[in-house]
Amino acid sequence: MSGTCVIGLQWGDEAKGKLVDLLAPQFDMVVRYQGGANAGHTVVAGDETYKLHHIPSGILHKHVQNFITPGVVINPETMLNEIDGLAKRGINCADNMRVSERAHLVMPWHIAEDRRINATEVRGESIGTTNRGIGPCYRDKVGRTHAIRMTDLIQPHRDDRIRTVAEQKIEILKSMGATDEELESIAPDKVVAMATVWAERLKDMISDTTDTLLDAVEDGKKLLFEGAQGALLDLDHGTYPFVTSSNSSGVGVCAGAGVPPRWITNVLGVCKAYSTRVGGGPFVTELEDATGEKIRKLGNEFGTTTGRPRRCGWFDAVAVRYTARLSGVTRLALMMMDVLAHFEELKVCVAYELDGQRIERFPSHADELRRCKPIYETIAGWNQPVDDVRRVDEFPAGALAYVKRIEELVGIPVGVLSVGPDRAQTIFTE
Ligand code: 2SA
Ligand code: MG
Repeated sequence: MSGTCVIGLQWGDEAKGKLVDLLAPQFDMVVRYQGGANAGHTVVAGDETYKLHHIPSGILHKHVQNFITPGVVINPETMLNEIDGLAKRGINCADNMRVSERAHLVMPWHIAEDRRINATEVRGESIGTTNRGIGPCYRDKVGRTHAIRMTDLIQPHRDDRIRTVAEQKIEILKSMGATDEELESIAPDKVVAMATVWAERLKDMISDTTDTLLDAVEDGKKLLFEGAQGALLDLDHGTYPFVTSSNSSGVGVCAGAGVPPRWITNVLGVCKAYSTRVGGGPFVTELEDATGEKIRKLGNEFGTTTGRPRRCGWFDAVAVRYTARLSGVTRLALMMMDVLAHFEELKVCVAYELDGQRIERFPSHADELRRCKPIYETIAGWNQPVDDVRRVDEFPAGALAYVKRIEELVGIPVGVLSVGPDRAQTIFTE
């Protein structure tokens, strides 16, 4: 038994960070393998709340080694701020975190390009990215000619390489209508000076994480893979083009981490007891009414990274069945049960109606998905707080009936239930 993955099965923000922090003590290593500073993982430990974007959620446990692997895109400025913030609270990342030399860097021009992309509509809607430069950085990684990797920071050619790319990016951004301020932010001298500081401060953490992780699995070490975003935002398998630019479903773990499939044994699929989405794109069960507003308020559904209000709706079993199968989920974690504790009646989407036909598969085309209407099953609410529940048998019968119906519809047993942000508010069912 070596590899366990924690994967979001919706559009992100399923409280994966909380689970990773909770499970981490049982593992030797925690591994972030895709995404970048677009992620926002909130971990609550006693009176302290940590909002992590780059750093793996295992960082709060001293004996756990944390890894940021080749599939992650790193904004060094953001990462250093996060490292400094943790240092002020007594956590020294240099002790137990390593960053892959193969990981790509999110450079200031990627952020400027992301703003331009967001100003453009795709299929009549903006993608609504987090403006963290994620898409442009992954595009440059695939394109190869303008990419800068972590290893470039510690090579003798660093300044020349950065200067050359910065000059080319200025021309590209001019043609995209960039503002003077944006062009100023990527002035070659300025970026070279920043990279010198990054290299100095990060050099001791940069390493060949692939080699280390391969040694670790071969030695029988236990690894926990921490997904960012959710499977419906997966570049290849999500609601394209309203997706992020990495493989955020379970199928992305191996490529991003550099650890082959034979070492993955458990996959915990994390979902909220309802649905949320930030940014653009189809959302079949969205509630643009007082019920949606009530969920947003009760669940405090605002982005960790950008503060944006999240779109809210009922649980979509069609979508989650799809992403659970795609991710190879072995157990479900059903989060935010406390939020659903205040409703007379609840709805769960069991199928879609597409152009007059009932379908149970998840459509691949965004336009088709937009035309889908939810077919709901109504389930009685239990209408009783569950924040203080600590054991499965303490849940009201109505809450357990809701959980059972979700297990049936998704086809995977629930292994974890969450009733609040605190570590103690997590119930393991077995
Ligand atoms: P991007 O920036 O290129 O990855 O955006 C593309 C789409 O992916 C969505 N996305 C997210 N959705 C939910 N949570 C995310 N992380 C933050 C959080 C979000 C925040 O944990 O709260 O603070 O706003 C995340 N990251 C990317 C994004 O909304 C686009 O739909
Ligand atoms: Mg989040």
